[in-house]
Amino acid sequence: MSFGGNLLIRRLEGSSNASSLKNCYRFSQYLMGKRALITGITGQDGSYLAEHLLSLGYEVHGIVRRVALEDPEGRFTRILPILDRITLHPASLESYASVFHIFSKIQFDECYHLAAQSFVAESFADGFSTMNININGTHFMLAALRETQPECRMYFAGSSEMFGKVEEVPQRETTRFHPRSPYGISKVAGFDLTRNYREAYGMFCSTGILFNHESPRRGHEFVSRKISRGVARIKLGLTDELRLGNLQASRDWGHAADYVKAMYLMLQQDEPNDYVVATGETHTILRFCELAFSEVGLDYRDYVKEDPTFYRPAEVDVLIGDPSRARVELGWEQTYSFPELVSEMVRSDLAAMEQRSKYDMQVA
Ligand code: NDP
Ligand code: GDR
Repeated sequence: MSFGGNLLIRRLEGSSNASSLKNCYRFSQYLMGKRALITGITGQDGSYLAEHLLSLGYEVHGIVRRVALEDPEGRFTRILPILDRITLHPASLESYASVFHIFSKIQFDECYHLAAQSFVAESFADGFSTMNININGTHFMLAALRETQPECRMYFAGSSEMFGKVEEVPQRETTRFHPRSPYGISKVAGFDLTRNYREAYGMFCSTGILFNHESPRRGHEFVSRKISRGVARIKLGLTDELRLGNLQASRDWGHAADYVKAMYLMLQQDEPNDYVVATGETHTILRFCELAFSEVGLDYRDYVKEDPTFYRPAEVDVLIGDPSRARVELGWEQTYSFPELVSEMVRSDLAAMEQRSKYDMQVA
């Protein structure tokens, strides 16, 4: 059914009459159930969320950068299995006009705004573009929704990085923010913008304050994936060391597949609100290494080297969240334990690399 909907939409996109197009979208929506838009659909969370919404019968749309459309094999790796079931729209988060254009054509029930420059270390290297994408991009989304469809519900991807130099342990929705990076500052601004649209214009806008969540789809530069890939490479004899930064930093780590379900639940409530999503446990980077290496029968002490090159100008030392509100009000529960998460990531990287090396040997 959703495929039929997409065909209808594609045919109508050729039409110049925006209001008849919008009415047709409303009609197809009536026939098909809810329609959601995801920004950042090509990322870790966007791909899991798209799958979750499709499993619930949603018609799923995503915003992608135009350059990504030109390189689907390279840029759509996480959404390749669902490409024929979603509708993608080229737009830039840096352009209000391109975001407005989509909202003026298509009516959505829910909008999940996940797109961001999400790598904290990069935000120290280029704070200006992080601020531009993360703050203006969020403002453009909110303003375009208000202008075209204020009844659409919006989720904003907030972060535990907003707590930064933590003022309370564990961190909850009422804990004061003290961000420690341009990224953290940009997320606090996004949070304030989101709350302001809720309070000033009565829009249904909620922020999820999500603590670190990982998976085999995590970007390679984040420490969890750097470790799981490093372990796989060492196991296969491709390298003999793994260089990391601050090994004593501690994070509250969950699984992305669990966390996207909390995003969805937030937009199903009677009232908008902000929710911490976390496991309530914290572990050091060293502990992650210990579990990851032991998964393949190795001792991390033989391979891990601390390298100041990867230190950050200001660090968030310990994060641990209190997800009580999400558990009680949303009925949200995690399903993965920390050891299960680490094990899945290592096994997945090892299997992928083994397959690649077999293929390379066959080709050679
Ligand atoms: P990823 O880095 O995996 O994905 C980021 C997404 O944003 C990608 O789809 C990327 O597109 C898109 N994007 C980046 N810059 C732009 C831009 N200029 N214009 C349009 N799209 C852009 O992040 P995650 O999936 O891990 O995180 C999703 C959101 O949740 C982010 O906002 C992140 O800050 C936040 N968050 C994540 C947490 C985590 O632990 N994963 C915890 C708390 C918050 P492209 O593929 O083209 O690069
Ligand atoms: P984080 O994730 O900054 O918490 O942001 P990341 O995995 O990058 O770092 C976690 C901790 O590990 C330490 N660390 C290293 N980090 C990286 N990347 N590389 C290393 O070699 C390394 N060595 C030690 C870091 O110093 C840090 O303390 C993630 C992102 O997904 C954000 O978008 C999100 O908002 C937060 O999680 C919650």
